[in-house]
Amino acid sequence: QSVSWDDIANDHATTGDVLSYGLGLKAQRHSPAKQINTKTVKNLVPAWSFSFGGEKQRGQEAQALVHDGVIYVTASYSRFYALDAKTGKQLWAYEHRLPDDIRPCCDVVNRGPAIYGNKVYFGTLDARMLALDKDTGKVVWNEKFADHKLGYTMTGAPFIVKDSKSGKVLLVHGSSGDEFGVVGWLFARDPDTGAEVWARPMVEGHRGRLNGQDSTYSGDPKAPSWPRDKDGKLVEAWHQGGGAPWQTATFDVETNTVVIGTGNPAPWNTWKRTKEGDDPRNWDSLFTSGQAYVDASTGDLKGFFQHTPNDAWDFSGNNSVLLFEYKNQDGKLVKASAHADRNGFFFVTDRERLANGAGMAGKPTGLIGAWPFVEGITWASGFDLKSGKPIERGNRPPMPEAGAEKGKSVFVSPPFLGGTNWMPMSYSPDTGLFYIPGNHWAMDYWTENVTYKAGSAYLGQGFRIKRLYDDHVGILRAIDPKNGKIVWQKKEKFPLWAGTLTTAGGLLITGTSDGYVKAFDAKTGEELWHFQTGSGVVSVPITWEQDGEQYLGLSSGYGGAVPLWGGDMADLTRQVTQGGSYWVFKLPKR
Ligand code: PQQ
Repeated sequence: QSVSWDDIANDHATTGDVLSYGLGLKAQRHSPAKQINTKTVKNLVPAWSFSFGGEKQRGQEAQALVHDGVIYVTASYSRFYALDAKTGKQLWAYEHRLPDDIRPCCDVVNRGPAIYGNKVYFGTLDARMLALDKDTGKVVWNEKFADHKLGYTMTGAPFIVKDSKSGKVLLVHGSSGDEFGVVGWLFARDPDTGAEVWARPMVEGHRGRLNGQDSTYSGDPKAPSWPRDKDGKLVEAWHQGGGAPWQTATFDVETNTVVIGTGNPAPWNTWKRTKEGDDPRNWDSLFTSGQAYVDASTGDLKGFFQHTPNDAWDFSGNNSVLLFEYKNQDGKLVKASAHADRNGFFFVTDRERLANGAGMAGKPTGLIGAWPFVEGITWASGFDLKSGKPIERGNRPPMPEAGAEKGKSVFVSPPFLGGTNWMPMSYSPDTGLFYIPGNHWAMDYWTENVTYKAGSAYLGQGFRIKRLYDDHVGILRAIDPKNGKIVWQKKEKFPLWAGTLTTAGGLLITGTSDGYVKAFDAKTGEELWHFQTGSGVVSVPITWEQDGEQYLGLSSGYGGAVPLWGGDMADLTRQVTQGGSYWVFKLPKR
């Protein structure tokens, strides 16, 4: 059976399938299924496990999809599998042939597919978007969207939206590559042919495309948030400015808006993006490290909120911008977005205002609230709700002194790997709480000189990740979006690098880097069940129902950025063995 737009639009409400990254257009990662619940979860047992096989292991970060009794799951090294959801039997496999010169910054990961019609879609590490026949795994179309030799790559899951003006269904995807100095682009394609409909660059003053023609600029064509050199020309950094939207969008049907987090500015070095002798706070490096609101019809940038203006710490802003509604103190229904940023703050913004210009030049901010969700934040003490700007604490690493290679080192927390990172949080409409997979850690951080060289790392910073506390790194937290209150928390010895899932059965489900999948009571945080999967879990759990039984599924296989860049934490997780498998659990038949 082919997948229709209505099937996707109802994904959050149906239990028989999982058709979108985020289990719904709002990405709340909440399932209405409740057979597995706070009472029964203790009986959960494995139904089957499937090995991705081969010598290709590394990080398995995908969220799978389920349709018509078939699991669609991607794996490391741009691999894709279709499995019988009941038995784990392989139906087809697609292994993309990768060139030797791909440049993923943070492991050879893939976060999952999209599905629509008779096709499944996924991005590859050589900067392509592919459509495969969902029944055979045969390639239907294959679009190279950028030059992988420059650092462009693709790790994020694509997303299906429907432009309410034209009635056209669109496949929306981003790009990775900020660490190599690329301009990040968001693309919308015809899902049948792969043809580009629109494309939006995330650096101010760069110009978008619509139906093959130049379209609007992102913000002001003069790019006043980026400095100019002595000759009045925009600085080197602007040409390579980053902002890559490397994770997955959400879609606000009512305002016809694609909502997407944008990546860090390039290079990381704040002084390369600040006018000589001036205060970095005067140079925001728009539209990086924030949340962007893009018109689904035209690809025009309609609104923006920046989590970290002139980001000096590679905080980025990519991870999920989740859509939800709540009643405020005056009893008024607020249509909001929520985002837990790598910079340590949990943001609630007004998505209606943001879809209508908030945060663009001269317009008021879309910010409603900003609260720390981790301890020990060094770079800012909070946010000014009127201006939407952080109250900085003088934590930018200083420039190298004249003649020196490196600047003085400063202590920063969270470090660039973030108070959280790509792993998506979830929301439970039953508890009204968000569940954030967080980490407590820090870094020593210093500035280095840097000049752009195509295809080379473009950072201008050195770092060493360190511990913040002796007894834990991971910190799973339940937070109230009305007041930022932490309702419960669970400490983990290792960094948390898996997404979370909530269910109508009152559960919060996630995985840990030392290999467990765990279920908690979403209200109290009490741990109710765990199972050891044999490698670290850095993926995103899903749940679905088939023939009257509820299943829970997730990938196991340790990797991602921590073992590569995590300093002391990379050393800590060296004891975790590699793997690569999909695990499915269910309740025993009575
Ligand atoms: N990817 C991971 C991971 O999968 O564990 C962690 C990170 C990425 C980061 O911490 C990044 O900063 C990051 N940045 C980009 C980028 O700016 O283009 C891409 C990616 C990626 O595609 O995985 C990561």
